[in-house]
Amino acid sequence: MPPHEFYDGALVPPFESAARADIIDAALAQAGYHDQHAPQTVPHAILTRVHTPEYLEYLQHIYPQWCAAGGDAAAVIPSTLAVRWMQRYSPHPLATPGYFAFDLSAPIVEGTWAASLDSAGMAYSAAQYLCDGGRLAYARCRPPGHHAGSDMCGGYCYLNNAAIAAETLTSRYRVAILDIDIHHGNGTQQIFAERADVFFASIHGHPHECYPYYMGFADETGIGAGQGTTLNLPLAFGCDDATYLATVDHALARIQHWGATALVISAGFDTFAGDPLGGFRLSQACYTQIGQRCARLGMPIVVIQEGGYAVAELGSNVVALLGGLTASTTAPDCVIG
Ligand code: SP5
Ligand code: ZN
Repeated sequence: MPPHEFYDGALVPPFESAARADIIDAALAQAGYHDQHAPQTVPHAILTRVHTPEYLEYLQHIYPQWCAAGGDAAAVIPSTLAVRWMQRYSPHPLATPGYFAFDLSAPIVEGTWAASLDSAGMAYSAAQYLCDGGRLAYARCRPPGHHAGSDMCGGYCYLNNAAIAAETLTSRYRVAILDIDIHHGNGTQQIFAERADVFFASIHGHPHECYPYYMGFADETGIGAGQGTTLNLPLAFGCDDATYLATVDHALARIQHWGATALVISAGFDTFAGDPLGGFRLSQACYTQIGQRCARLGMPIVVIQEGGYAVAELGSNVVALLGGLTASTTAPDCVIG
């Protein structure tokens, strides 16, 4: 675990902590989800369809190189970012971190690569379960993934787990992603922006007031061949269950109209009332209703864990969503992680 996080100028303990995974595991066990599978290794061919080889090499090898170059051993955190008009690549181990990141919230420590691969493996295994005919799988991913782009980390994300699940599912399905984390899934949008074969829909806090600020506006609808396969539905802070559920209905109608045959849910729970990184006011019951609406599409679904920092309620919120997803199906449930 990195020592701290930069939080609007302050140094604070990291919000994305191991306690999040522990409380989810405990809640799943208590709710009786015992069909658990260990994650498989993500094939390299899938990783490189989502991320660039240079970025993957960087993530895997930077930590000791950074330390050897004089970087603080506590964590790889860039002090300088390559931005709009200075984007030249530098091979220096103190410079590459600012080339492969868009913020300071994805510190790299010794175990980051292994943890990220493990997390991605959960997403891959959950998707494989659907490719083998399964109807519903939940991947308890940590670290999260939806902010990671093809060649950048940020926002606690290194490998894009939802993109890896979606890419895996394309072997058998026409895939749509619904991102319900309060933060726009900027990385997932970037990865699929130019592709016509994967639909990306995101419901999130409006960029004018919500991280990651510079992307996720409604006029971003896809690029080139991917025109029309990106759907951004930004909402104002203070959003309640009723407004949110109406927006879910809209997103699902578009996904259905596009002809999706499988759904990836990027499931963040930082929309919950009182989340320290949020601004929406969703109740726990709302997650069940979101699940019920998604289940009504009648297609196989993989749920990828993203954010959610109201830790005490995180486990029960996950169980609430899964309860809604299983309410109208008799299919077996499966948990990876
Ligand atoms: C996966 C995920 O949920 N990543 C989120 C990273 C958010 N980091 C930036 C936080 C900006 C903090 N400002 C929020 C003030 C709220 N009162
Ligand atoms: Zn989030």
